[in-house]
Amino acid sequence: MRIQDLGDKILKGDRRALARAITLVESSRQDHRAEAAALLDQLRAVGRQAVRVGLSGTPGVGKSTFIEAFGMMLTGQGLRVAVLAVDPSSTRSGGSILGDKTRMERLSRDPNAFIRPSPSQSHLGGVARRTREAVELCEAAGFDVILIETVGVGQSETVVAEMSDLFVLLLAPAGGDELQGVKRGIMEMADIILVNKADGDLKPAATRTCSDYAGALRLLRKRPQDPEGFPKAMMVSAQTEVGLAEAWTEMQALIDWRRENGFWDRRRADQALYWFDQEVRQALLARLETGEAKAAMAELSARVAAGDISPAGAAEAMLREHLRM
Ligand SMILES: Nc1nc2c(ncn2[C@@H]2O[C@H](COP(=O)(O)OP(=O)(O)OP(=O)(O)O)[C@@H](O)[C@H]2O)c(=O)[nH]1
Ligand SMILES: [Mg+2]
Repeated sequence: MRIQDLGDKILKGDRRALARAITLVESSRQDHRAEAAALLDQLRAVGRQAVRVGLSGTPGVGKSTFIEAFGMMLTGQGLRVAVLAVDPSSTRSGGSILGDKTRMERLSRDPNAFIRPSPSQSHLGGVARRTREAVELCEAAGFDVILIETVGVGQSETVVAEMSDLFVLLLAPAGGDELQGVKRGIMEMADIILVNKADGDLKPAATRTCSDYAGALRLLRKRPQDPEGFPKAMMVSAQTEVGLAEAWTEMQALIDWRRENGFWDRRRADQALYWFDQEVRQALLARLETGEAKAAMAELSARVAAGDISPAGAAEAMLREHLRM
């Protein structure tokens, strides 16, 4: 199929075309990369935008349960919802959502929902690019809301936050009276903190945890992209579906404010710059991984170790002679 035709089908909302296109952007074959670039350019020119919601939380906090319930609520309102994932663990085969499709049983059968597991790639940089491009494809296919999930275990939160309009951190009620070990950097990325499992026996702990985090958020430096009252901590129960409508109302309020005040466009522009920078850095590092570069490094390393050449001199030689910079 010609790329142009594939693009036209995506714009009409054809799900099989969308799935095919995502497979195309996930491929690292050189000719596929070129086709993917042409496709993305064609679609970008149309300029459709969805609300991209990043969602992070530690294993077991209830991400899958939340996405299923929240996604069903949105499709119930007539919205089209896509679910993508960034899986930081390269060892897990197929990505976390794959096994989850069974857990997100209702949502995966919903004609207004589209669920796609994380691409299985060896490093986060590759996963980031492919997910980012899948997000663009879903936007072109006319989805209204794109949920991008990641399990919170380090760098992947940054990756997801940098491709989302809104970053939601899902937390579980804390057992004792101390805050969970949420890193400050992660807290600073959050637009909305949702304390999940605010039901049954866990309700009192959830209430305490929520007010602890509300307090912690107030101590953070005020960000220009936030209206009064944000970032915000709220309680939800993905299981009993309590608080989900309120959470969506708050998300929309934040989005509307950012749109009206120019922060929506600015964030997307900043993110494009961030990814441009990342792509350049990764491409530079990749040049060190070629056979020729590795051989040159080994040879220069031996000379540095023997004291024949200084580390700085060797580096300069490496860059000039072998990387042509
Ligand atoms: N009580 C209660 N339990 C919940 C709630 N949401 C999820 N759970 C339970 O918490 C457990 C983990 O839920 P998942 O949705 O699989 O959590 P997850 O964050 O997707 O976990 P990973 O995919 O392993 O990272 C399951 O046993 C859920 O039934 C909730 O709102 N209340
Ligand atoms: Mg899960």
